[in-house]
Amino acid sequence: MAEQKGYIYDKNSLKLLSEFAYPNVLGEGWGLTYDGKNLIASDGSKLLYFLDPKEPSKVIKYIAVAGSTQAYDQLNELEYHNGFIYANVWQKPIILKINPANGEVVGTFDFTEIAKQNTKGSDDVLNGIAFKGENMLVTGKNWPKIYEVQIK
Ligand SMILES: [Ca+2]
Repeated sequence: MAEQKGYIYDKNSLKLLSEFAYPNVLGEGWGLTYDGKNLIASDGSKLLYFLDPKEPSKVIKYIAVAGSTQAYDQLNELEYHNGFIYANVWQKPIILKINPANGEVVGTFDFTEIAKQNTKGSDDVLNGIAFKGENMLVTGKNWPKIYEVQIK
């Protein structure tokens, strides 16, 4: 049973500051990122939800993520960078580049090769995305490495 709770921590001390009720429309809490204005949350569906950080129990809007010829589902870890949302698809070695205005997938990054080298069990999926300057940092569950990827 999901508790439907969000937790707010101080980023320096990692002290728990407060809790809030997760919006009811979100099935589960999966990924979370911040675009400088809103929190953006995934719940394992094809939807991304925009929350007001001052009132995170309320959904401001949501977008459905899709490519021009392909549907996506089970959006997981999220990272916002330079005007786009990056998301991985659960149990797939790909990262999507998403236009936050309409949910359109404008690019995909295929990490099949590095996922293969790091996946021992079925849970060892790619699920970590961050940025260091303009380079993408990619890792996964139980992976011994973090990859720094130059994007062209
Ligand atoms: Ca991240």
